[in-house]
Amino acid sequence: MSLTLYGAALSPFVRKVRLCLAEKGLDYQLENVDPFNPPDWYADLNPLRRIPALRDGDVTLADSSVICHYLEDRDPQATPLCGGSALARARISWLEKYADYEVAPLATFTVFRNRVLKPLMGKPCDESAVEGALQERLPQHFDYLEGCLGDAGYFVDDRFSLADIAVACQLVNMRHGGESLDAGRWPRLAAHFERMLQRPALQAVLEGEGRIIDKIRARIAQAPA
Ligand SMILES: N[C@@H](CCC(=O)N[C@@H](CS)C(=O)NCC(=O)O)C(=O)O
Repeated sequence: MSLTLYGAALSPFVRKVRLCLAEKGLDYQLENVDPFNPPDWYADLNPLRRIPALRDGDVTLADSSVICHYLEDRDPQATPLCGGSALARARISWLEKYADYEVAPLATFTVFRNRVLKPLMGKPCDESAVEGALQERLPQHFDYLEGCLGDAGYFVDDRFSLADIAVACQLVNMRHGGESLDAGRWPRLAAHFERMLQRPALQAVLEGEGRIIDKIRARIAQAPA
């Protein structure tokens, strides 16, 4: 059965699902839906009109977490990403939620939105909000994630999982916003992110995103001051 993912490439939540699909070796089509101006029919897929949503035959689902966990249960033979025990599943879900609800408001909805999306829409970047996120609010989350990693290469049971994907997806948006992790202060988290960047699935997705970001930067640079 063919899978269609609805959303836009630079969304961390769309990226999370794309990485799950790719890591599991599942083919899909990406149908572009602009989160700031979704078509009317999109409300049938997600009444909240947020991206992503997924169509699997007659079934439609919304929310990246719901979709990723559905993909895991739908095809148990494909690379497992949500843990092999009750405890691992719970810890992966926790870190996924942590990335989506604690890190995203800062890394994506503050840094990325202000540095990339607002200038693209002709709105001013609120640099004090960006600095507040970077200096005052994100460090406590990076401290926590650094501690969760400990000496392991991956967040849960030292095995690659949705937790690693979810955290990396937020750091990608921060990077699109022109910021990188301080590897001196958070060496394990920075090394983890570098490890994620080496994965072919993320490299493939970032190739396309890089082209979009370059075009956006060129448009911002040409816009009248
Ligand atoms: N918890 C949701 C969050 C989705 C979300 O906030 N998506 C953003 C794009 S990154 C969106 O659609 N924003 C448009 C809006 O909130 O109206 C998920 O994981 O799918």
